[in-house]
Amino acid sequence: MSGLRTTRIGSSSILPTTEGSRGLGESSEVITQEDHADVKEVKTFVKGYQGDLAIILVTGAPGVGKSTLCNHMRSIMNAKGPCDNYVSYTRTRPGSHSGSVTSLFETYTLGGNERVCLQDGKGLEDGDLGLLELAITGRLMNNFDMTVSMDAIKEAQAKRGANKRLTEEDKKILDRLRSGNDDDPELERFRPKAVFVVLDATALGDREGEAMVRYRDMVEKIHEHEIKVCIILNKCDGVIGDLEERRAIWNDPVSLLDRPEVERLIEEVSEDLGVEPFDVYPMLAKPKRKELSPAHSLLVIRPFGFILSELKKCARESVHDPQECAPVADDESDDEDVS
Ligand SMILES: Nc1nc2c(ncn2[C@@H]2O[C@H](COP(=O)(O)OP(=O)(O)OP(=O)(O)O)[C@@H](O)[C@H]2O)c(=O)[nH]1
Ligand SMILES: [Mg+2]
Repeated sequence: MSGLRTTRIGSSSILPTTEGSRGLGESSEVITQEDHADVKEVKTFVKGYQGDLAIILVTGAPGVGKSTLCNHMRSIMNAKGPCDNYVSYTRTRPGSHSGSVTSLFETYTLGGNERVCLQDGKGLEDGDLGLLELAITGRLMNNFDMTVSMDAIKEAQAKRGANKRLTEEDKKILDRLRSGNDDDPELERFRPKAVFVVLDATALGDREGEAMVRYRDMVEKIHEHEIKVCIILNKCDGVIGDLEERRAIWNDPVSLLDRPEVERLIEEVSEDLGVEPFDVYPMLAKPKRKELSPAHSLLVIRPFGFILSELKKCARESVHDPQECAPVADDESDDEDVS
């Protein structure tokens, strides 16, 4: 693909991806130090952010790696301690998942800052656009059971609207759903600032096939609500056929950005889904080792480039209007230390 694809995070620009160079120096030691500094800069910004509540929703089909990505992002943002062990990856969060399949809607704060949250949920299947709509309109509360059918949700909402008697099941559903009109400012506060739509690069199928059509519908729905979309092209290791070359990717995950097969996929996906190529982020969400390298961390938090510049704008605006920036209520989010 053509053009400079550079992610800006904080005041420095990271990961220039043209001509096979990351622009971070020659020796791996220099790269590591610069990567440390870049990751730290993002973390410091997220920790100190004082603007409006900033929610990032992670969504996509089942099994594409949403929870893996969320866990990895949280590990990076939440880890404490000396630089050398700042990231230790935890695969799943106990109690939230049955096996690895996510069924509950979960909100996690990042960097211990209640104003910056990541949301993970059930993989969206055919007919789940209604669930996506509930999430992007800020109606889903933490621990909402996303396996409940849309029919059951609508029925419970209709009963409440008509003041009819609610069953225990209805009450359980409504208890985890925010009510109010779409333009209610209290509800609007919980609308995601951006949606990370995750795709499995090894399972895109036919460009006109079912999977891509479903993704196009998801993206259209998010655009309808004027919310920023970032496409995360996950499992890119799987598109590298040669084992030796795949190993090289594992050793230097950022080099994914220079692979011609990945660039080709970016072009296709951006065309098929109607998003700009620079909003498509190749990803390797699953770490090879428990201790993560700063370079891999940098690849994982790369989609935050856009978000952070938006957050900076929000933070600047809220200086003029401090009323607008109350943090998320305590029971809305899970927080945990990952060290
Ligand atoms: N090869 C490879 N596997 C990955 C990557 N990311 C995730 N996986 C694997 O993909 C499988 C599904 O990952 P999850 O994170 O549970 O996927 P999910 O989208 O949360 O799944 P649901 O909650 O069921 O929708 C797991 O076995 C992960 O280890 C990646 O970048 N590369
Ligand atoms: Mg999951």
